[in-house]
Amino acid sequence: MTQRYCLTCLSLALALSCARAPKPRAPQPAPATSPRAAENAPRSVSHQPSSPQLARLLPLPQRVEAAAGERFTFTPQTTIVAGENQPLVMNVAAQLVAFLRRATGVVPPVVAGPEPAPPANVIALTIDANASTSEEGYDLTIASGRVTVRARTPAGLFYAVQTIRQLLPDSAEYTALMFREPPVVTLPAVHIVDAPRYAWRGTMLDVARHFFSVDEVKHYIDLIALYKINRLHLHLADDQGWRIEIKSWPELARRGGASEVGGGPGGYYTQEQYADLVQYAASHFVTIVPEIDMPGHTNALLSSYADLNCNGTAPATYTGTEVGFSALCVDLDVTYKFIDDIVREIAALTPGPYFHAGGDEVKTLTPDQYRRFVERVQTIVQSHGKQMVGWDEVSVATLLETSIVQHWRPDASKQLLAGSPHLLLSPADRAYLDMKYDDSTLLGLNWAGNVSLQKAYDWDPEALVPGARAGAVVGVEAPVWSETLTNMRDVEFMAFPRLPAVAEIGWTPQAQRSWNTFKERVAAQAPRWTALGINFYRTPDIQWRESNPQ
Ligand code: NGO
Repeated sequence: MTQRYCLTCLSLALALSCARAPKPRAPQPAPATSPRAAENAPRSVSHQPSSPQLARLLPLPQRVEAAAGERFTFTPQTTIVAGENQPLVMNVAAQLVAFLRRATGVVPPVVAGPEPAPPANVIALTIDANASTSEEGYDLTIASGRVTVRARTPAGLFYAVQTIRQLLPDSAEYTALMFREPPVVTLPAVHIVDAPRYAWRGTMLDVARHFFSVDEVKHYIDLIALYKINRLHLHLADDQGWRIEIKSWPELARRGGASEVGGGPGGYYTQEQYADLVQYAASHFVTIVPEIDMPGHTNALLSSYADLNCNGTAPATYTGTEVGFSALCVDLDVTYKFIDDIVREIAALTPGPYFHAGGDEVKTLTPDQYRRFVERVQTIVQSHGKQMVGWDEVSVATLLETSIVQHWRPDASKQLLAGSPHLLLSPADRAYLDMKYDDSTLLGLNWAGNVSLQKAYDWDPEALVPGARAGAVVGVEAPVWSETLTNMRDVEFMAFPRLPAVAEIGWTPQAQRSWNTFKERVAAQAPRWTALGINFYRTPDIQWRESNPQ
């Protein structure tokens, strides 16, 4: 049953107003362009959208054509029509219902089947195997009485829904406001054709240095999905803690999980909890990439099992922040039995195609020992049906064509990187979200320098590794290391606004991105972040908006 709630407008800190349907705008004449300018113009994107709603889309879609017709107005009769009754599509429809309910006070019904003819007021979500959009792309048309989304995959529909979400009032993000006077909510007439630049648009959460609970990780997934991020790399083991239950080596979680930086209690995910996280991520079209860092960064596991140590003695647990002192005993057979067991158990719980084996900052092995170790681990990972991802040190080894090198050290050899089969880009001086914004930032580190919002935004992944193989760059990832971050408020502070900057690098074609338009669009996110309760950093270089015109 649909219900409407009627209360007077509250004057809230969010500076919300009782929105009324704005008068339709007169169509804007197209600016005159010379044939030469048109030739050089990036693929027809409207940088001056005629509606303020369109001016806040982030990441910027590939093509936005504001249309002259009437806006779409939500009514109590608005119905969501899903072309197919398949679970992934219904899941996308259900998420759209949740946003619309908060935006309009009405719960639109979802029906499966063909699109009803006008004048029915409909939002149609259609999977079309022949759609001209790419795998994760979508085609969204908003017109009077009808919103049509076409995509080849449910992921494409999901990204279109995130775009629609960004066009809805910011207040729709704040659950309690659903009981205000029902506003008239409208969407601008527009045609958007969109697709991501890269397949990998990621972020990493270090749950090893400080543990983050299942609910905290789910909260992070909620936030990243809004910006069309599709990979969450979980750094599950480091010197200070082991964070996932392994049935064949139970002390890993029991002992290795009971510590963290600063001496706190730590924690770990049971296999059921991890599987639940994987499932939650999947419902937001996010693939979990599990990382067990090795052969270095292994004190937590070495302290759990004496047999894994070259001298047969387990070291004490470690709660400091030094790096580079620990290493697996690469000449012991049991080391490879151990690796095989953990990769097998984690791979079985992880439907995504990746297993991240770390490989960074090993200071106690010879170059030859290190190379042989990486090559052997790569084979184990492959034997369990996964592609290996490794930090950029692994580029000294002979890598399989499927392996992915994650570039992080600003001074890593560009020549070695250029030979990598696949490159995932997380240069620390641009994409590390644990770096301080500026000298006043209390949280974070600064070994790679301060990373201002502009620094995080203003770079081209294709220019980073000269001579890289064509198509080698799979995408970008923004890691959040947690030596100094103890809770989600800290993570939010470091990730917002820089994570949306990296999200746009991963999504929007280079020629269409510019710091100046990003500045405007990121400023317009502030009211939404306030409604969501995100503890974001109001970087002084942005004129943050307190409210957005609807
Ligand atoms: C480095 C190091 C991590 C630190 C991080 C802090 C990599 C790949 N290894 O990045 O252990 O936590 O810097 O910024």
